[in-house]
Parts: sequence; C-alpha cells; structure tokens
Amino acid sequence: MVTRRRLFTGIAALAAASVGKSALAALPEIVSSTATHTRAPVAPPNGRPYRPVATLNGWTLPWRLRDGVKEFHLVAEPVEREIAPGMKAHLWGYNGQSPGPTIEVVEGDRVRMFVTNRLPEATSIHWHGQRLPNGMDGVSGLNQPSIKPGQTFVYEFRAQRAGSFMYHPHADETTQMAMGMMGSWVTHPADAHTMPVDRDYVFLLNAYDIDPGSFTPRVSTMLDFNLWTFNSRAFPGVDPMVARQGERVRIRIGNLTMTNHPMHLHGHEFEVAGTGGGWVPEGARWPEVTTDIAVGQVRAIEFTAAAPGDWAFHCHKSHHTMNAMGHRVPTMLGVDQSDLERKIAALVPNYMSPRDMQNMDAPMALPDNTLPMMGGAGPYGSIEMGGMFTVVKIRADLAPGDYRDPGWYRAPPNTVAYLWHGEPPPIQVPP
Ligand SMILES: [Cu+2]
Repeated sequence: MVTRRRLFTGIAALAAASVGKSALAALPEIVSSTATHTRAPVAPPNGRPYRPVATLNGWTLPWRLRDGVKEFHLVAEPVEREIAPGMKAHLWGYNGQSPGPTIEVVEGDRVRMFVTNRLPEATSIHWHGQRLPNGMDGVSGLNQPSIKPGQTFVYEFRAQRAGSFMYHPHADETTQMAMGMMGSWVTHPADAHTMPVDRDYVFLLNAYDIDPGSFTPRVSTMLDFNLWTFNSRAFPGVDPMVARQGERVRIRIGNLTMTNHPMHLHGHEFEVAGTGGGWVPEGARWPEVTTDIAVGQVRAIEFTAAAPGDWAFHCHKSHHTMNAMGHRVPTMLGVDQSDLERKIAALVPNYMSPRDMQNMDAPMALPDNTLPMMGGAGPYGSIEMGGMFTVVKIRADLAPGDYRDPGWYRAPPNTVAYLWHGEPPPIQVPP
C-alpha cells in the first residue's frame, strides 16, 4: 500500500507539474483522518452560520473560503478502516477513511470540489440528489471524462437546496462502492432557524463481503454480503448517539448498500422529516417507529428524546444485526443429536458438537481478523447483536453539546424486568 501510495503521489506530482505551478499552488491542502470515533460537531469558522451535524464514527471536512467560494479537496485513495475492535478492512475511501468525511455547506453557497484520484483505476464523483449543471453530475462517460489515476478534477456548483445528500463514484460503481467509496453531504438551510434541532446526526448504511481472516472485500458480491455497517463500522464498533432528555434529535440516514433497511427506534416514535428530495411538509408526516430506507434513498427522522435510557436503534432485518455469519448452516432446533454426536466423535478426534460449544466456559477462538457473529457486552450480559445496531443514550443530566458516551443507563429501582420465582400454575383448558 505504501508503494502504491508513493507511486500515485509521484504520478500526481507529474500531472500537477504538467499543468503548471500556479494550478498546483491553487489546490487546497489535503485534510486526512484515520480516527474512528464520532467527532463533536464543528461550528463553521467562516461563511454563513449553521447548526453543524455530528457524523457517526466520522467527521466533517474543513474547507477553504476563497473569493466567497467554499473549496474542498477530496482524495480518493486506498484506506484501512477498523470495522470494529478485532477487525480491519482494506477499503477505498476518501481522505484517509471510508466513508469519506461529511461535506457541510449552506443553501446558496458556491462550492468548488477538487477531487484527486490516488486509486489504481479511474473514478468520478456523483453528487447524489443535488440540483447542478449537467456537466457537474459526475457520471463518467456521460457528463465528463473519468478521472484517471493521478488526475485532479474540479466540480463547481451552487448548493441550491437544503437537505441531506450523498456522494459516491459513478465509475466502475459495483467495485468502488463495494470497496467503501461514499460520503454524506448536508446542505443547511439559508435561515439557520429553519427546523431547528438540538442534535443532528448523519451516517450511511453500507455493506461488505469480507471472508473471515481476510481484509479486502469481495467486489463481485451482489446481495449476499456478510458485514452490515453504519459508516463502515459494525456493532459493537458503532458509537452511541447521545441526547439530553427533552432535546429534539434528527438522524439523517443514507442507504448505499444493495438492499433496503427498515430502521427501527425503540421507546420513541419519530417522523420522517426529510428525504433525499428535501423536507417533508409537516402536514404530510406520520408517526413511525420503523422506516424502510431503500437503496439510494436518504431519510431524516426526527423525534423528541422523551425518555431517559439506552434505546436500541437498528435495522430490523435480523441478519443485518449480525456479523460474518455462515449462510448454509442447517437448523438443528428440536433435533436429538446425541446419537449423531457419539458417531461423529468416534470418527473425528476432538470433535465438538454445537451443544459442547454452547456449554464452554470461554468463547471459542475466532480466526484472525473477523468479528463474533453477535456480541457487544451490555450491563446485563451479551447484547447478542452485531452489524447495523447502535444505542441512542438519553440522559436527564447530560450537558447540552456534550457528545461523550455517558456509559450504561442506571435504571431507577423497580423499573427493570425481573425474574419471577415460584411454581407455575396448573394448565387450564379455556372454556
Ligand atoms: Cu438492514
């Protein structure tokens, strides 16, 4: 990877030299990060004011303001992403990370995006959902020539509509999206008082197919992915989303996997306040606890953080809250295997039956670089979840603007489900 990075840096330098020093000097500096934690929202240092978002397990890309234009520099490049402690993936992303950093601008801003390609193949960026000149839409071959390795392209347009957007390549898409190339884009309303919320979270749904013990996703997988992630992190690697009791919370979720995800929040009802196409008029919203997000869609849900606690927030497809599971395991529920176990044990030395594994004191050792199918240590035992799962932590005593993990919820006495002791009553036949 180091060699490849050097090689393409070299090509980039050559390419830059060929277009002259003035162009090289004009490129905004490259800001890069490999950290995996959720960075607290950053107030804009210049330009018009807005209420910044918090990117789940990610960050917002700084810009350079030049003659009233916000200039960003995205670098498409190979990256290493920790999916969760115990597993790393070799992905492609932007500015050190997959997904790339979030872009935040204000409705009406003029934006100039410099996109440098440090990948071993051509790419482009499509600004998903934006109103823009046709030649800036980023479909390689259709709207522009593709960005060859080492080249830098410039996209310019005005952010015309407030809302939640995404960016991703429109060149060798199956490979480049399967490798993690995507990012979020938030255009804030021109009037910062429009639809105010106290916490505004954003993340993308993405998926990978990475064999246990390996690092690079299979890029020809169409549907049978084995890692379901929020911003390229799988539970228990996903940070909690925190809120103070009574605060208004928005969560913007974009789907760049190859299937739909019914996203479900516990203990609260929410409204879909926005889609990829803009804000939903108030009279057209209805209460929900689950909303399905199709491929290529964005949903911005809003709710009042009414009840303190640790509330699950997850995709409701149960196999999407699991990590790297075997797909061809037969169902053995209700099957008496004792005779079979004896016969196999006689043939296979050190054979362990599923029952033996369940009764083991310590969890079985995993192959290198993979995650338990389900896990996550909770205050009452294993949470038995993986993949597209996290926790919304609502606390009465959380300071406004504090995004740190407050730890596990301490339930007041007599408010936790409890074990019943005694003899079961006799079974009666209903009349
Ligand atoms: Cu799902």
